[in-house]
Amino acid sequence: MRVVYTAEHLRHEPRHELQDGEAIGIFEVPERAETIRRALEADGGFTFEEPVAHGVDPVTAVHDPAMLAYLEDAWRDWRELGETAGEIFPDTFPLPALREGMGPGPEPHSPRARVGRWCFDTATPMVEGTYGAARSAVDAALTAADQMLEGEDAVYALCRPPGHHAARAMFGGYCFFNNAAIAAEHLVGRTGEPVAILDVDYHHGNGTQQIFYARGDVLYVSLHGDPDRAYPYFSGFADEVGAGAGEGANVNLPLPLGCSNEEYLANLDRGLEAIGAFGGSVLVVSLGIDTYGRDPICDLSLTTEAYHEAGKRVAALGRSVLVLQEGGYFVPHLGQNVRNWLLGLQGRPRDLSLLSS
Ligand code: Q9C
Ligand code: ZN
Repeated sequence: MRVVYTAEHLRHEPRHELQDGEAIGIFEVPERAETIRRALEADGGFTFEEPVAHGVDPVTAVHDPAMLAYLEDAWRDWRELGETAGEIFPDTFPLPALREGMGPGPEPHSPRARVGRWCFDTATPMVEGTYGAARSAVDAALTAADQMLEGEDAVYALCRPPGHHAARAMFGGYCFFNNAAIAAEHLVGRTGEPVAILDVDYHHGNGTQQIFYARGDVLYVSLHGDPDRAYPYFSGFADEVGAGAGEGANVNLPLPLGCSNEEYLANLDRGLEAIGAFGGSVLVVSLGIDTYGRDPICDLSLTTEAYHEAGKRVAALGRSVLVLQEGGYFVPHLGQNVRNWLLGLQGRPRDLSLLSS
């Protein structure tokens, strides 16, 4: 199986996220992608290729060009503040209620105002190498999509930073550009067919849902912790079914606290049924492994067996599958969990032997 990877992600190395008023070590660390790379390299059944640069057009096909421009300039802007802090964080957010009844204000000028304008949370700091890393994650997704169009049954892009929380005109949740949405839009354009997205990250992919909410040609199916208790809190409810031409093309399957392998796989089957009933020959998978029982920021009870079985059930759809990395924060088992998901997808036996305690 072909894997698209670049070491460019190492330059996105923020140190902190803010939680309950405190700076804590960020969970979305470079070692995540490195441990996945090593697990796939050691397997021997994966070949690695660098992403091919695709330029900005596929990015602005999905995102507000002004957001792209902001991200490109953010680090330089922040430096001009004379800040000594090594990471860009927002502290003030323009909620609609701030200017309620006043009409829109001017485009913000201050770097602190600008970051609050585009970033929706306090978990998504930027550093000098963030923009380049985020663009290279997009290129990895697009390169893998092209390989699939050239005839591969299944390709994996080791995207970092992840993407599914980034909406058309907003970023956050460790995500900057929506790798899966950009790849899906590219695939719609190249194939002229509808495209389905299956998002199995623990967190609802609010960005992907938002981007395609009114579209009937892209199906979004997501399994995630119920937003009644889980980030991103404001989207991911079962009654969000799409709007206008997209009505019926959005399927949310919120999962209960402590969800077991069996309950998870039953929900996966419901999602796969919706995908099977939808047209098209390609599937994009937003592969988050933060559903794992030992994940530090999530509350389901999945074990590695579930990932192998999930990959197997996805393969049974008979579609070409583009797999993109999203979350997953229990680093000691992350590589083997991703590997086992991909082994299942390829019809190869599972291997639980390398899961150290
Ligand atoms: N205490 C992805 O998995 N913080 N993003 C949640 C929980 C942000 C997750 C706070 C989590 C973002 C791609
Ligand atoms: Zn997640």
